[in-house]
Amino acid sequence: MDRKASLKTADPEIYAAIQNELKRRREGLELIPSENITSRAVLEALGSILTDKYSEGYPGKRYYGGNEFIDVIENLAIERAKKAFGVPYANVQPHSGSPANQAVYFALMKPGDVVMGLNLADGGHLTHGWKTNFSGTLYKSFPYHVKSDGYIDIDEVERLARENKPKLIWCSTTAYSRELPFAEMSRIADDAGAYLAADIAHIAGLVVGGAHKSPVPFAHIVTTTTHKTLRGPRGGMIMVTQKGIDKDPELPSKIDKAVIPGLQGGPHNHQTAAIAVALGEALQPEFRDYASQIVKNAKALSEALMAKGIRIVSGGTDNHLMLVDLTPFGIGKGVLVQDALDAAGITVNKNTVPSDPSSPFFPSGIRLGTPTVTTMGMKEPEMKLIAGFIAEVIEEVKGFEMPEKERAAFAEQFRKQIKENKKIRMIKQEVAKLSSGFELY
Ligand code: DSN
Repeated sequence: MDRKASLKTADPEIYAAIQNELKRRREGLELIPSENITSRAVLEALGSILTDKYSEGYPGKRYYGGNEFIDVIENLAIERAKKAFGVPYANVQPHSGSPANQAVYFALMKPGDVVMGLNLADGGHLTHGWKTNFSGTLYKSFPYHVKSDGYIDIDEVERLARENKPKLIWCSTTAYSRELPFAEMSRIADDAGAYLAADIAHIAGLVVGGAHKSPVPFAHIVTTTTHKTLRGPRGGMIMVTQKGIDKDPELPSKIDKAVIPGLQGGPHNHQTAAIAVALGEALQPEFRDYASQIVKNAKALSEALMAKGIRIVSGGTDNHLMLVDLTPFGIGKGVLVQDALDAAGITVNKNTVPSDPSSPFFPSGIRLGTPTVTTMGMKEPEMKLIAGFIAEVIEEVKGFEMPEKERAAFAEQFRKQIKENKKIRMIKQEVAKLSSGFELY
C-alpha cells in the first residue's frame, strides 16, 4: 500500500463515487432544508490530520498526552460558539444533533421522567420524545401538536404541562416553517418548573445571522447541529444560557459529564476544527446578509408556489423551509413527487404534513428549503424559476394515484416510468442550465 497515493490512485471506486456525487450536485438543485455547502476552509479542516488524534476529556484535562494544539482548537471553537450565540457555556464535542440531545436527557433526566416535544409528524424530531426513539421509550413522552393552521398549539402545550409536570420541554422542530414561540414556551416551562431546551439545529445559522429570534433569553439549554443553516461540517453543540445557569449552576458540568464519560469517547478533533472555522465564518458581517437572503428566498419560493395553486402548510414561511401539502392532489403522494423531482434534478425530501392521512413512509407532502441554493448565490428571480419547475413536475405526477396496497412496488415502477417522461427530461435540462450558472464549490 502506498500511503502517499492520492485517493484517485489508491481507491478509484470511492473516488469515482465522489466525482459522480459532485456531478449530480453540479447538474441539479439541492432543496433539502437541512443541507448546505461548506467552504473550502471548512473542508480543509475536516480533511486534516486532526482525525488521527485521541483527546478524551476537555481542554487542560485530557486522558492522553500530546493535546497542546487540540486544546487550542477546541478552546477556539468554544469561544466562537459563545460569541456567536451569546451564551456563557458551550460544549462542542457532540458528534451530531441526536447525540447532543441524548446528552441533555442524560444530564437532566432519570428513566421514567416526563418529557414534552413537538410530535414527529407535526414537525418535531425523533429525539424530542418519539415513541420508537430512546427519548420516547426511556422517558414518559407527552407530545404536543400543531393546530389546523399549521402553528404550534400553545394552549395544548400549556394544558399538557399542567397535567403531566414535565421535567424537560423541547421548543424545537425539523419541519416547521414559522418562528418558534420561545417566549410562550418559556413561560409554560417556568410555570411547570421544567427545563426548556431549544434544539435549533435547523435555524442556528438564522439565529446567528439575526434572521430568527434567538432562544437564548428564554431557554435554559440550546442544542444544535453545525451543518445546516450554520454551514459547517456535520457536528453538534450544547450550550447553556445565563438563564440555565441561574436555574441550575451545575448545569454546565452536568452537560460536560453527560457527553464524556456519559455517552461519548474521544471528540472528533477534525470536526471540532471545522466547526471552529464555520463559526468564524458565521461571525463575519456577510453572514448576516446570507441568513437574511435565505429567508427572503424561502418566502419568494413559497409565494411563487402558492401563486401556482400549490398549498403550503401554514400559508408561508418565516424561516428557511416550507412544507408543500400535496393532499389536494391525492393521499400519500410525497414519495412520487420526490422521485419525479429527483428525475428532474431537484432534490427534496418527502415529509408528513400535519394530520397526514397517510403514513410517514408514504407521506402526503414534501419539504423544501433554501440554504444551499442561497449559498450558491441564487436570489428571488431564481426562486420563481424553481417554483415553476416544481409546479410543472407536480403537474406530471397528478395523473398517478398512490394505491392503498403494494405501495412500494408501485413507487418502484413509477420511478422507472417517470425518468422516461419527456417533460421531466426537458425540465432536467433547464435545471442543469440554471444550476451551472452558479458556483457550488
Ligand atoms: N435529518 C435532519 C433533517 O433533515 O431535518 C434532522 O435530524
